[in-house]
Amino acid sequence: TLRYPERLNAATELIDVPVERFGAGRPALRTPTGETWTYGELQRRANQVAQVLTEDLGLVPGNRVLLRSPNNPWTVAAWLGVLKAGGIVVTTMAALRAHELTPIVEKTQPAIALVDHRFVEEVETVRDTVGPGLAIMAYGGTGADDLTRRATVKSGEFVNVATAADDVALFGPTSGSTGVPKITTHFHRDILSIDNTFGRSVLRLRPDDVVSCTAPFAFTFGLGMLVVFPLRSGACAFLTESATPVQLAELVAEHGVTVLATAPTAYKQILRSGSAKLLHGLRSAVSAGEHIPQGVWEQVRDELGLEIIDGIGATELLHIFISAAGADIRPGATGKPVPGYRATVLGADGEEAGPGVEGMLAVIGPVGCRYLDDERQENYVVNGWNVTGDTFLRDEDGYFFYRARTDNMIVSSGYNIGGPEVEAAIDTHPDVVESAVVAEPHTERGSIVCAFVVLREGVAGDAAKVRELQDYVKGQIAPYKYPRDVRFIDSLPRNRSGKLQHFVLRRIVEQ
Ligand code: 3SK
Repeated sequence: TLRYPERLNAATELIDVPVERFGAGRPALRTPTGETWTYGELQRRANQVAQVLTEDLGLVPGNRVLLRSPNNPWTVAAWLGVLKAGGIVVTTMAALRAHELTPIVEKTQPAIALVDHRFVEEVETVRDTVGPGLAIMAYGGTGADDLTRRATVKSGEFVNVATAADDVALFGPTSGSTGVPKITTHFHRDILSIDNTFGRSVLRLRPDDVVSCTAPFAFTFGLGMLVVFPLRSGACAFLTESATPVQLAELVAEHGVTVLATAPTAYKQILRSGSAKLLHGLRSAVSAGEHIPQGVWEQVRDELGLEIIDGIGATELLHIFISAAGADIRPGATGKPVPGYRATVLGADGEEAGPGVEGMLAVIGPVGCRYLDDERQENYVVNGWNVTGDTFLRDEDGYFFYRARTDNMIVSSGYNIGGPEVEAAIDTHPDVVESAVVAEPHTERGSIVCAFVVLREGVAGDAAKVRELQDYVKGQIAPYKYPRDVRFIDSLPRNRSGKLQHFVLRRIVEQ
């Protein structure tokens, strides 16, 4: 069991303690332009932000502060500064449009918004419609009232608010599978517990590591990988605002990145482009956000001698709760519950199922789901278990194997067909870039498998190609699983975190 003192401010543990422990001069943050912030500089700037928030903007503990920015050093300072001042951070992605920000602002009621100067306009639109009292302050720009300017004239001395370990520190919006955002709430102790579990037991960063991750801070995968884990380990985070997978591979080689965390799509694209050799300097690689197909995992192992650390996490639980590294990796399995978590598979009757039975993944750990004022809480937390919406199978040795999102199980003529298995089969066809499979309502069969397929440039998506793909799938997996409907599409719908949005495709087939 992890125990925390009654009074705990996560920012103290993330920057003030590391400055003492690893030294103020260690590099903490680096960017592709060569900008480097040391631990000491980050501490000073976070303190300065806390001063602006409390002295100039009147923030009092418990106020909510919306952040909107790509991943850059000032955003890390702002994130830590809000925590230092006892505020609650509402992390949002720079890419969100006004209509996507609106329900987040309505629900979280921020008093202040700290916004990268390039992304202010949409926040102003939202303020004018649903947040009349919202004080917006830009940063990173040249305006006289810019947060960065105001901050630099502050002393950089700040005594962190003595928050309780169970005070809310973070609101993490998640779009879930329906597109209607839910707001997860996380305590100061939750932020530390992701490091005390996944960080310490599986990831195991070293002070000389340089860590890169493509996920935005607003996706808690990115927040953990780029802020929480590196800072607590004395390592350096390499921050990229945007990079294609191939550019990412180039940056990894150029800047000596040693640990890369990204989604399976990026690994697939790096492999496809022939850039995998650029990843040779990595000592560790993490894949999360969605299930990594075994073929991709094996190709990375074969080409780079690197066994990717797969993991499943959830914004509701803040970070990864099933994973494995090193000798604990079993190819094809996501891993075992990270020490500190318990996981099980619930059968159709809601009871714990034994090994070899597919069912709903359920997890209990130091971080649990607490939606802000949302009736969907009762769907997620059932009898104390957090039910994540994924179908898994556990083997005799306690390894967990991903099957599908629970809502991506296709029941066709009584057969249970896992969408990802069909997708994996289609994706091995040489003319296919990627695919997504959903259940299409069907009068006789209940549902049929419908595949949305992105073909390589120049390949015609005609009736002959449909038949060819169907025959091909029948040759790869049990023939009853083949897609009875195949539709060609230019690109697959993904959310801002890069997760495939099957529900968008489902709406198309249900029309
Ligand atoms: O697996 C995920 O989607 C996830 C969500 C939140 C934090 C971390 C991860 C890996």
